[in-house]
Amino acid sequence: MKRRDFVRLGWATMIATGAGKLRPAFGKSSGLQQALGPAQHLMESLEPKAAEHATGRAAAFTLQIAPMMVELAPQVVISTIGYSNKVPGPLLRVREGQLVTVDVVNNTDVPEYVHWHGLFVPPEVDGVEEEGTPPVPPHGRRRYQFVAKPAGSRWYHSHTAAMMDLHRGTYTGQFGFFMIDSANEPGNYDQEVFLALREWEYFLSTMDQDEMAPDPRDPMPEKPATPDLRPNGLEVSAPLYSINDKILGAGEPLRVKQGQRVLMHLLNASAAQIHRVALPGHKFQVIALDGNSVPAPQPVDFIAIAPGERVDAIVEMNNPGVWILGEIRDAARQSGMGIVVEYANQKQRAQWAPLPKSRWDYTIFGTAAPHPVPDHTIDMVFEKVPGGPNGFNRWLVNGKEYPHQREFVFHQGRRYRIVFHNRSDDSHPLHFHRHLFELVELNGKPTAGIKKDTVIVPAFGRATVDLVADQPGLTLFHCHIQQHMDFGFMALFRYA
Ligand SMILES: [Cu+2]
Repeated sequence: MKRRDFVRLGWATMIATGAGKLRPAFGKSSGLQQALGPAQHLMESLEPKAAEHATGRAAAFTLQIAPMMVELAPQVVISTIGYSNKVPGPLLRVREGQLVTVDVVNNTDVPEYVHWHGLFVPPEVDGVEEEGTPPVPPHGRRRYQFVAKPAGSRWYHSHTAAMMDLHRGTYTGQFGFFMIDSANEPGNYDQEVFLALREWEYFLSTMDQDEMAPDPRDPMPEKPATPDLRPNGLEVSAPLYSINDKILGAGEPLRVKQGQRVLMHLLNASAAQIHRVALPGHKFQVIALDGNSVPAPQPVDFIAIAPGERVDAIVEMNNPGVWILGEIRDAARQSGMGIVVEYANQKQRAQWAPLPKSRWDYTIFGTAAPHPVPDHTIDMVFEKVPGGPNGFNRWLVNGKEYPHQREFVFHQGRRYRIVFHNRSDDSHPLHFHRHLFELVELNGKPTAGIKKDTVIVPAFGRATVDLVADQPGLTLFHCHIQQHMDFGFMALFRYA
């Protein structure tokens, strides 16, 4: 272990145990915070300024990519690259069908790409080098222009390869919410909040942080008969966690009143980790996955959400007190991934409580409806080539690292059944650009009507999705874990 990593781990441990000087940062306002005045960090990062509002037929925004500081907590300030000096970046909110113009100014020394995740946009503006989008040049600017569709919780983020540089791409603060409002949104809620899950100060380690440990109860249909005993390579870890730009307890609480229905837009903007969040004493009524309404909304005790995914859920505030909405893993929550939920006239210390045993299962939000017969079936097999303790793992799609030649071809208008075979011991959030797909089965459990753009395929698991090829042009497919994507876990689909 390098000395620098040792120092950082020591720091992480100090925060995780709540020991040392940082202790006062948790649960009460510090002198610095008071000096900053009424800290409205949560709301500030959520409410667009008047100039950023979409009005009339067109919506125009400007994003500045530049180095910035983020005060995660008093005395915990990190440097990163962000959009318009905010983390998350400005909320971009438009109506479905609006023409959107985003002028991106790049005040850094490297080319950048801004990707509009979950939108049906052409490859030239999707913000992906592999699809042929031109970069935003260093110290230059580029205009992205597209029609906003489909309606729902979308987001935008850097799509730059990072490789061994943990200060590029999704390792940075370059991410933000992009809401496309539908004309017939019922709006059956009293308050709306945007919560982005993040880690900071990424480092490389062979230590397993356990965040993606396989669930032993999973059926693991893709588990090989003989285990791979080669030593694992370096993985990306992090000592600091936050929701939006604040460590648990360092920002303003989420203030609620008894009887309120709070619509929570959850986004996992992490480069590396799947997270599970809960609000003890409350249930999340999941209404949309990746911004798309689910056919069978259900109440759940916790939400699992992978890098790239969004979950929209309504929480009925019916248990007065002061609670922690946070990561289920104690280490992640104590390192900052949480936010205090405070009912009116309640001032006690925020509480956390262990959860009743339950598991996350996408299929419960779907129906048993039959799927149309597909025109073609595509099998995609994912394998890890362990890099050993000093190297990086590499990833194979059908036996090859990216790039492939002409293996993946769509014909416009046809329906593809795509079977993801995960022959590795990690869970992977698999993402298709510019398209939605429908879940067909997960580890043998059928479902229908759930439309997503990113799906977690569990360790040694299998998922089947149906995709109608209706967005001509190059289409990138990849694991949304930055390191996996950078080291081979990508494929480019072409339209014939
Ligand atoms: Cu992956």
